[in-house]
Amino acid sequence: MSRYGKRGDVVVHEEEPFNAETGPAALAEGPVTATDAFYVRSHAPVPEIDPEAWRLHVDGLVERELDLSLVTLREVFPERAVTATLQCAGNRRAGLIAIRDIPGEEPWGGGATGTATWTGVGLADVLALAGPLPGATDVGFVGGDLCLGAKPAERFGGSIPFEKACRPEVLLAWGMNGEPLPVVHGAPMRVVVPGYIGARCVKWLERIEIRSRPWEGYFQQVAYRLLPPDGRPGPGAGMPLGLVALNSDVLSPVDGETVAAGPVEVRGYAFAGGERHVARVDVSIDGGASWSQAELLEDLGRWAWRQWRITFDLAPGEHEILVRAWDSSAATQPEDDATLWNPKGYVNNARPRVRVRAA
Ligand SMILES: Nc1nc2c(c(=O)[nH]1)N[C@H]1C(S)=C(S)[C@@H](COP(=O)(O)O)O[C@H]1N2
Ligand SMILES: [Mo]
Repeated sequence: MSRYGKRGDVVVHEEEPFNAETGPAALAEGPVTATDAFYVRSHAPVPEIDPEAWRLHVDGLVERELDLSLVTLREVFPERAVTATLQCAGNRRAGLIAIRDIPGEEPWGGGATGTATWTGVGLADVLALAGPLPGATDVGFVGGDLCLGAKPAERFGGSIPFEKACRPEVLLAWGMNGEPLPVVHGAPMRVVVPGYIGARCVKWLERIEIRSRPWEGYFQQVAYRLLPPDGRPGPGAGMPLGLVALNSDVLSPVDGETVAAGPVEVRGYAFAGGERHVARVDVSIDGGASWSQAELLEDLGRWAWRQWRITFDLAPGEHEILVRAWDSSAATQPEDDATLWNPKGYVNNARPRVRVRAA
């Protein structure tokens, strides 16, 4: 057992603040990721919050400011649920580090992602009660954790476009997979923004601000921005990340595994991100000379990844499994992670490659 009730097979990158990714076997168990295996990405220690004293403060461009307790939130607003995939922008960074080192950033593998069923209230319902004023273009979120990595230290925060904030899928969640939201995942309340990078899903939510421009804090102005390969991080440098890019991964077999020669089932996931859905997943075992289409498994709705499977007859020897997913905009994944290297190591969505030995 690891900290915060996480299973022993999570890969811990940092103990404090706790950062851990889900192992591929746990992701392969099914389309909904077990809470005790779900990845944790935190920039500061878990803040101490008394749920009784906790209030959600809503301010900015509003007709009336709100201070809502958990009891009030539950009483006033209808409960909503959404099954959504979270994906950290740093997922699969290890593949970029293998090309060129990225000092100061953790080498996350493919487990900084997962899918859960989130329950809570609709952000749109809360915004409607506050009464957005004309000129509202963005909605900002502030967490209760003070992050020393931002200089000067600041609370974790970020914003999403006002239009997205008014959509029914964006939740202020207190439940995860049918249980109360664990503290490490943001209890008493977190934001869930389906289709957007994990960094917008602010945990330990304390304040919502309706704004006339995007968030100016460190985690949107400096971090979580895509720089050109020769760029330097700094306020406003590079492009802000928001919508998740199409991605996929092989979950089984894992890289370097020895499998029995003969029929081998290959399993993985594909996630379209944004408003798109997964249209097709192709798998090749001959370096991309020919492709076979994987079977897409259970459809958990437009905000969740699609798991897939395909069986190949593998002769004894070395094999490389290569995958390319396609989304509903007919986009596919970039061929090679070498072309994607960037100084903060974000958005590695290159076609995954897994080497296996059949014996
Ligand atoms: N308050 C707060 N919210 C946060 C973060 C954080 O450090 N503090 N990390 C963000 C990032 S980068 C990601 S990827 C997701 C991870 O959510 P999880 O830890 O529940 O998997 O939370 C986001 N929300
Ligand atoms: Mo993240």
